[in-house]
Amino acid sequence: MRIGIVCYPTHGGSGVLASELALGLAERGHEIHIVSYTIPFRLRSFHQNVLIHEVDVLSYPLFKYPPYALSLATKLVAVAKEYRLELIHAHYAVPHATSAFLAKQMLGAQGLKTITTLHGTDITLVGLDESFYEVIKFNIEESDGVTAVSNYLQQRTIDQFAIRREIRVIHNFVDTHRYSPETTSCTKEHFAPHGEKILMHASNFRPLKRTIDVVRIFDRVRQQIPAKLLLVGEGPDRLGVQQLVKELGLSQDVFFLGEQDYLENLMSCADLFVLPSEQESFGLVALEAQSSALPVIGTSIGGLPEVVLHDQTGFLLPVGEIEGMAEGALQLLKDPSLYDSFRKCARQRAIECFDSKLIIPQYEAFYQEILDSGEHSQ
Ligand code: GMT
Repeated sequence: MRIGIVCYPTHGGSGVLASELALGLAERGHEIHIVSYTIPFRLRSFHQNVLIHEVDVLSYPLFKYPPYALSLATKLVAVAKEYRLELIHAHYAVPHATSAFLAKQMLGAQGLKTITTLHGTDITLVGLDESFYEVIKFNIEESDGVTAVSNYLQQRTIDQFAIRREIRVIHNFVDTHRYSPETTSCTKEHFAPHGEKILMHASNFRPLKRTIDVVRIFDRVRQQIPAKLLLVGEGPDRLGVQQLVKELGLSQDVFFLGEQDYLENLMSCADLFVLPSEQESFGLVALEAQSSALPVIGTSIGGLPEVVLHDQTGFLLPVGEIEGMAEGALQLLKDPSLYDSFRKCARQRAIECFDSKLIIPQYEAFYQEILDSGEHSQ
């Protein structure tokens, strides 16, 4: 198939997922065209069957806000014509699904199909904003196919937008060979010279990730056992987190590692992953952690319970229950045999339910279904 994939190029989960999907589909012989405002970080090196098309955005004094959606639609039309694309897969509804819809209309007889994958805040945050509601609803209804990354997000979308058409659930996936406890490129002693336990968190430090809670959980753990914390990522809450680390006297024990392209290397160094988010439609990073055999301490919200099995692969508590999350972490870190069983179960869950080899064919089959169907699937 000749497929256009539209995504954000940044370190967020939707961009990572779209890039990994592109690589997986390319490996399976499909011709993939990535359309984005810059090269997604996972696709910087050359990959057979993956072509990158950067969108040019014109700045002009009249445009207080340059109309990216229009530039993207224009680029999609050009790429679709030149490479005879059969399908555009838009990751994240805003504004990618709108641009894909427009491109399809502009191409008319070429019969281009569009698929939209809903990732999370395009529904749960941006989708709640009145300024976007109608356009997101329209795009969900008018895409030829729609997928959501969890059962939770599927139901939430149906309820919130009164959707009657099918939304197919295709879960996030992970390359369990890359995210594996066998990955040895990280030296544990570098962070924990005296055998301290290593907790890890990775996110874009937005308020909904509750990174302050990560530090408070770590502080409680640290009071009972020697431990270190690895914080990966950048974002608006980072300064506040740094301040709290200082106030709690944890500066020697917390490592701010900034954005990292290859989380798997760091995960193989850690003992536990902490994800106390307020919202998480799936929690790709929790899956990557589990694949690396890290039990997860997180919240029982959104799609996380579809990934993390409470009391088996980690502990999930209500949002803000720092005490309980710290207790869960300590329970695991103090009991080697319990920890070992969670570790095995976490890895097994990633392999059995979310391996890329299981999930990528689901996308492939969905593409084929949409291409074979006449009008969009209702
Ligand atoms: O919705 C977002 O926050 C953006 C998105 C991203 O680009 O990081 O994250 C979402 O998509 C991931 C991949 O499908 C999911 O695993 C994340 O749970 C989801 N984030 C949220 O729902 C907060």
